[in-house]
Amino acid sequence: MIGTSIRKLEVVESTNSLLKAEAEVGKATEGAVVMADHQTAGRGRLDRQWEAPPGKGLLFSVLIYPEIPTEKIALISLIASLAMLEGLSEKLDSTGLQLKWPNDILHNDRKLCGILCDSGTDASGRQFVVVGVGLNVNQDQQDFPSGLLRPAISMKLITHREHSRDAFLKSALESFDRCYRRLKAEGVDWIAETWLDRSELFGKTVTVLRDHEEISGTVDGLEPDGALRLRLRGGELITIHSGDVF
Ligand code: BT5
Repeated sequence: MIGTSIRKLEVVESTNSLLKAEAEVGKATEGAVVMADHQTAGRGRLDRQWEAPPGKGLLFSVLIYPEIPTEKIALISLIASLAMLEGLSEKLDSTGLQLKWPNDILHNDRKLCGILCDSGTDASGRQFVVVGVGLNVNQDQQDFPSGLLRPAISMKLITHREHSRDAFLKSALESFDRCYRRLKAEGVDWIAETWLDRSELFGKTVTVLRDHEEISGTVDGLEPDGALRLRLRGGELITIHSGDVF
């Protein structure tokens, strides 16, 4: 289902923006993949930027029509990060790989991969999601800009050798396809629980940065829609829908 058509571009503003614009006018079909060597305006969440020097990162987007309730659309980020973790675990020793809520894969607390989901509706009113993945593959330390939200790392820095972006794209799309087929067959109920199990986040004390506010607490679980449940020091339970966990 995923990756039956893969388009490789040398340069684009953002693979997510391109595929979203195409999906809106019905110019792209489910499972379509766009990959680029370079993005001139790569995007993160909340109007942030995703930066990678030409040819060094794996930058791609996938179009899906998940047919799940709009209020559960955040689960798609969790599925995508599960799929990327599975793909990465096949290529790297999985020691040190961590899922970070809601959309990051870290290696020993350094950011290796970020995921950005953009949803929209096409001309016939069908809801779609463009899942965008930025994976640091062959960057050296000096390739990362200063002032990042958290320190970054690449597959090359972890393994001390270069990796083929094409080979990794193939295995990432295969694991994405497996997760997506499970979503289509079984619905969404397994996602939050599976993600929480793999993340080892349960019971950890974390600080969440939300709208310039720092909230510290212990992770109590995920809501069925993927939101993070945090127990504050005073015992109060709160639910966080968007933020950065440190
Ligand atoms: C993300 O946002 O991590 C989502 C990144 C998604 C990028 C892909 S690339 C293909 C597709 N097309 C797009 O236009 N986007 C997607 P967020 O959690 O908001 O993190 C963004 C923050 O990560 C930035 O503000 C920086 O601090 C940091 N950052 C930027 N580039 C990075 C890199 N290469 N490695 C690690 N951190 C980076």
